[in-house]
Amino acid sequence: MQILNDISAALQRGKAKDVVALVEQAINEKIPAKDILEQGMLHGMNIIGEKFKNNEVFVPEVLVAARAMNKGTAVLKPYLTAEGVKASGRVCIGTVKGDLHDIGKNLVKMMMEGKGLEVVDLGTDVAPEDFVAAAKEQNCQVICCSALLTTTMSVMGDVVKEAQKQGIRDQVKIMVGGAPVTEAFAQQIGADKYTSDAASAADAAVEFCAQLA
Ligand code: B1M
Repeated sequence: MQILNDISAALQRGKAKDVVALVEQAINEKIPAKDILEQGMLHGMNIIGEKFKNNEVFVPEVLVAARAMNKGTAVLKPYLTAEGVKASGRVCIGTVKGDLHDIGKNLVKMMMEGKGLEVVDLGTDVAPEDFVAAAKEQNCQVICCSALLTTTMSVMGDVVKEAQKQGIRDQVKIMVGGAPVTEAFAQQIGADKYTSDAASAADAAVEFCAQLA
């Protein structure tokens, strides 16, 4: 669809205002929010990722594309999140220490809030102790860790160990995700759940919160 191609192209150029206007237009044209996200914005971000890998674009271009992505996602938020019966529960989420990527984490947060969960957003570059302190102090049933770098995903294992060390491992579920993370890795570090996308992460968190209620 042409407008989805236009959204992808505007995102790749980092044109946040154009992305916002095109996303609004696509919503008015009744294009499903999921298609706008996946075939428009994420399509553009994947192309930027490939070009970044091949040294065809550099950090500044990727940063403006990321900003455009965040602005476009904010417009989509009410259309992406599910309606109907609201779940209850509290979750803390963050991108692990050493890692500044937050687009996926923000999407996961958005989908969880859309399901009615309270989400404590710890931001990026979050140390294992800070995940565990937040879970203890704010009575979170679930800790959600996001990592985008192969060099930072091991921090997720440290979060599991820290929860054990501080005696809360049997009171919280630990969920992990992000592009380099796999089911096998999640099992290896002793996490409770790996999900590959934001919507499945929200479903899994709702289930955990219901079990622990
Ligand atoms: Co970075 N970067 N980056 N980057 N960047 C990647 C990840 C990379 C794959 C690019 C590449 O080489 N092709 C590569 C990692 C290579 C590797 O480790 N194997 C890379 C690199 C190398 C780097 C730097 C080291 C570059 C440098 O400085 N030399 C540097 C590291 C900085 C740091 O973190 N310390 C860096 C910096 C940056 C920017 C700051 C410029 C920017 C981030 C801006 C921001 O986030 N605000 C950036 C970006 C944008 C990317 C790419 C292009 C896009 C990432 C993204 O947002 N994707 C990325 C290439 C790519 O992925 N194609 C790349 C969209 C997002 C929706 O996907 O986060 O995977 P994702 O989330 C998905 C799922 O994974 C899942 O849900 C989402 C979809 O529904 N999910 C979860 C995510 N978290 C979850 C948690 C869950 C469950 C599911 O449960 C708790």
